[in-house]
Amino acid sequence: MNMNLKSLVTKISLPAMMVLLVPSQVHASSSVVLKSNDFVGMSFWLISMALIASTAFFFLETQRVAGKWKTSLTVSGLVTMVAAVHYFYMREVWVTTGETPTVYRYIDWLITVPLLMVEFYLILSAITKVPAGVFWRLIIGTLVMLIGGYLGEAHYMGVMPAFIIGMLGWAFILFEIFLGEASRINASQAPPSVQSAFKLMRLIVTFGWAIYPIGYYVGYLTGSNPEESMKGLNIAYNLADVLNKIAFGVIIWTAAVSETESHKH
Ligand SMILES: *C/C=C(C)/C=C/C=C(C)/C=C/C1=C(C)CCCC1(C)C
Repeated sequence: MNMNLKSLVTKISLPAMMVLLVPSQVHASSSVVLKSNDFVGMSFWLISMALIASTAFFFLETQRVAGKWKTSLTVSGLVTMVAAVHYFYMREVWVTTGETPTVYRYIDWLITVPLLMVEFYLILSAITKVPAGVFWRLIIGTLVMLIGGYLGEAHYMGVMPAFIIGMLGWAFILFEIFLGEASRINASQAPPSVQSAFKLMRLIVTFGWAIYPIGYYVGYLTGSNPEESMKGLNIAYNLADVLNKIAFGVIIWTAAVSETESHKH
């Protein structure tokens, strides 16, 4: 493999890991501890660790796959790295105040969801030329979805109209990847391994992502006990992140490895 890239990856991964570990150290030394019945706090903790491990994995595996796949794997690592840092802060907010960390959650999503959308564009770009319109439509759908959700959760507008705006943004993304240009490019030009990765990623965006609006709906719109519904909301968002950030990256890694191997022989 390209020596420059290899040494660059090696140089970057270690400092990146250190940066990730700093907030964990700071928080570990604060006086607040995780209580043995705080299952939401535990889920924040577990997922932070899973995100760090995934980040190391995705970055290191860039050394194993063919050149055109390295960017996709790097982006997967960036998604889990950005999320890991946010999880440290979110856990802190939850454990110390018992409040839902809405601001950190949405800043995390604002960075990581567009990066996940970029992945669709990248895996198709690894095999063919893809018009920029595909990329912009995915980004616009993402912004409408997240801004809608934030306006509702931060109480800048009614939770129901905000929910509807968010759902429209998500519907726009689903349209692009199931019926729009992205899906046509995939069906007509991608090799089998990319097609199957694309289809799996699409299912994740449908069913994995559905957990978030369900969590929102149950948390804000069913009128149940506020304390219990905020626990449910955070657990739903946390579990959804495992699927949509880590499993999503693993699917891309699988396609990258099998494509790389198939060109070796
Ligand atoms: C890594 C984080 C991810 C993949 C977050 C995804 C978030 C969503 C799919 C949120 C969707 C929402 C709606 C579809 C309706 C309005 C409320 C939201 C923002 C929770």
